[in-house]
Amino acid sequence: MSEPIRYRSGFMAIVGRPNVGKSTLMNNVLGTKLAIVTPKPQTTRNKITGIATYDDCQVVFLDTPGIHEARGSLNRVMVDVAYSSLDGADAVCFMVDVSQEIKRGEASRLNLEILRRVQETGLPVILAVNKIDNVRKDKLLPLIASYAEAFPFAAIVPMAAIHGDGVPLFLEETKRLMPEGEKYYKEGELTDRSRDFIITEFVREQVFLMTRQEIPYSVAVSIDLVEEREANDALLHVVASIHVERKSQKGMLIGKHGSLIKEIGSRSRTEMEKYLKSRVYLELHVRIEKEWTRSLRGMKKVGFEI
Ligand SMILES: Nc1nc2c(ncn2[C@@H]2O[C@H](COP(=O)(O)OP(=O)(O)O)[C@@H](O)[C@H]2O)c(=O)[nH]1
Ligand SMILES: [Mg+2]
Repeated sequence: MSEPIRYRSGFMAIVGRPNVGKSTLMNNVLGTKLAIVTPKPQTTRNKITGIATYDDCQVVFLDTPGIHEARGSLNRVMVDVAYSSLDGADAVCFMVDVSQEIKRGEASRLNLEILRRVQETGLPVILAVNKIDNVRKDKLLPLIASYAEAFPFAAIVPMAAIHGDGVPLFLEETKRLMPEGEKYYKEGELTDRSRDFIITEFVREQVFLMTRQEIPYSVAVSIDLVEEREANDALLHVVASIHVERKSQKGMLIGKHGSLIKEIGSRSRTEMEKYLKSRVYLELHVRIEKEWTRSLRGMKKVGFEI
């Protein structure tokens, strides 16, 4: 008789430079938009768990902020969050954006530094070579060879996470690296982040998409009230605050006759309704919290949860 197949479960941290596609990969694996995605770097500020449960395995993905040369308190905290996700992980996905790397012709210094830190943990590492839809195949192979030489990866998976190309292979390799063990979370659980946290992220996503220059990086969103109201339909009443650092930013965020804030509200409400599968009534307020990104105290004041 053959051995019974034992259940596997574990934590997989996804790390890499900003904007390489970490959140996109996690969302694709989960089949749900859990982590916000924008074309701007440093969209993700917190560690976000995404739980994928299968018949034979449960993988708890940890999406993390991009690792960069951080200036300012908020940025330093974000980089610390990314590295701290390695503690307690069973495996690591190190992601690179192949189009960035090819432009340079070699692995960037920062990527090698990240790899060095990852190597110190002794964990198995999958190299996710993302955005292959942007490059010619003949350019891809030498880059993969140079990475393979630099580090003993458990697997190298070329992918286009945005289209799901390479994602099944990535998942297969990830499952293989998970240790035997029972589920950490009940079937059907998607994240250990609170509903309120996810709601604030959808607002922040629209701020990232609809504003420019320093504004996205000066914004934090917190919840003032979430209340279920049973009228005819189930309706969630949400009141949230968008914190900015300066008065001029408040004006820009509100826009002419309130046009921009209205649009941000309506788009983020649509995302909330998709995620929550419920109707949402959203009220947004813009508040000034002077230079909140510069200190831990400021971050606390705007409800920044690590
Ligand atoms: N062309 C292309 N773009 C991608 C791919 N994956 C992600 N992106 C885009 O890259 C940007 C950053 O993605 P995001 O997931 O937020 O990156 P993160 O900062 O590493 O979490 C977004 O505009 C994504 O749509 C991909 O496979 N191909
Ligand atoms: Mg991200």
